[in-house]
Amino acid sequence: MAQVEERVNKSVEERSLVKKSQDGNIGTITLDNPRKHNALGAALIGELLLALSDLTNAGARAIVLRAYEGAKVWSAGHDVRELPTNGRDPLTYDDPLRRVVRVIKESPTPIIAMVEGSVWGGACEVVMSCDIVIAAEGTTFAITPAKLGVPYDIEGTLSFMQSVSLPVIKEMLFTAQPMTADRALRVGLINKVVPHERLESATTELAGCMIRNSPLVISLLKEQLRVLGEAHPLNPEGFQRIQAIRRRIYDSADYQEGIRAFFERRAPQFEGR
Ligand code: YXS
Repeated sequence: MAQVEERVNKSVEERSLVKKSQDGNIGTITLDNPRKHNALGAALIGELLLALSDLTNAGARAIVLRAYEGAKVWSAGHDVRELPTNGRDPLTYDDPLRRVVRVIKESPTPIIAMVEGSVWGGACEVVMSCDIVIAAEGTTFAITPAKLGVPYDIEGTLSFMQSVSLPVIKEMLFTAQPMTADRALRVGLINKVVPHERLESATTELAGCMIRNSPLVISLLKEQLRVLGEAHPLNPEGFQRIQAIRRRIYDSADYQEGIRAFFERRAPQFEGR
């Protein structure tokens, strides 16, 4: 059945930032905002959440999350323009990035991240919260809180912890340097690396293997793995201490400097205050 790409709930004159389609039991969601490199702003995430809900309700047994064909940047991460600079916590429970990661993890449908180009910051967490990651050769992943001076939140840090070993995630977080797809495969961050021309077919093949199996059992296994993976004892004092450290950062001159440097297209000069 031909895939019919639909605008996600947008009137004709407004351009959709996300497209969705369904071919049998496989749904596809395409991030489609080239002008801003698919930056994860509230508007794009709102459409992404709608597409996820629509495809899950339509009975899709696998969902592919991808960027538009040939994207050099899969997603530039959190929309830096939406990072508050007025003393508000930039990453709290209800923020769009937090909401979409939670919905992906809690979705009963397996979600495959089909990745090409470069992936930045919070978009790495979105990719890593998907169930399976297939990347084209040449793809890179850079986790950037330390580069921008952003006090990432504890829920997001747990997402990273669940994806690779501690030494590897510390290297990615502390250096903020892009990791190649080949290295990401070796360290277990992603499932497969394929030639770019095979990316779509390899993703469809994998989705095809899943949709033949019991959707009830797959959704149970996914939920079991989520619940068990998130079972971490954390005492209230420890949580409060983390939040106090985070507040000192988003109230700091370094946080302002990181965002200012981004817009001034220069390297930030962090002074540790
Ligand atoms: O100047 P105009 O208006 O044309 O806009 C430019 C960029 O400002 C914009 N843009 C973004 N806007 C908001 N948030 C972003 N994350 C973002 N990234 C890019 O898109 C227009 C074209 O960008 P430009 O000229 O830089 O394109 P390019 O091809 O030269 O370079 C592409 C990138 C992706 C290498 C470059 O745009 C870049 O380095 N972007 C930022 C990647 C990044 O550090 N993302 C992390 C965002 S913060 C986040 O995710 C978390 C909060 S955290 O940091 O904690 O992980």
